[in-house]
Amino acid sequence: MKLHKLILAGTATALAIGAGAAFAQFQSAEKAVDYRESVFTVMGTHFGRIGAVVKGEQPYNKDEVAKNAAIVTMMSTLPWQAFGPGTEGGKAKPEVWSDNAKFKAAAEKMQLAVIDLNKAAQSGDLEGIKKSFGAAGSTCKGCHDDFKKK
Ligand code: ASC
Repeated sequence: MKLHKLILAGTATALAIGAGAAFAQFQSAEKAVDYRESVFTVMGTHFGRIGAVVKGEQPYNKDEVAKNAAIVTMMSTLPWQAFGPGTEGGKAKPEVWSDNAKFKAAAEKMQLAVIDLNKAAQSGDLEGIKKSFGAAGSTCKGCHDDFKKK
């Protein structure tokens, strides 16, 4: 098994174990905001690297895209715990908290789309990568339109 696959498998187990209340604690709202913005920055960086391949700006390298997709998938699980009560602020619109069920649904939609992208990336299916990248990008944009300040 490739190293990044082992890491991803191990991470899923660790996250399942660690997803209790203590895991979601931040020392301050500011730290929660920093955390979620950092996660989105890293996720966007690696998603963008796949985007460069999809747009033909970079050559397709299966292992590179697979690694980037594995990182995006793992990162996609992280920001949500940092949107807890009392962490309003940063680039988040108040609707994250006032319409929280809709926000959670949008977050889940993104995570599922990213899993599809990761499946295509791990199997080296470039056409599948292109399709699922577009679908995943739409879930990013959809959530930004509703829940992220301009
Ligand atoms: C990216 C990135 C996003 C999404 C979004 C898609 O590469 O950083 O937030 O794609 O722009 O519309």
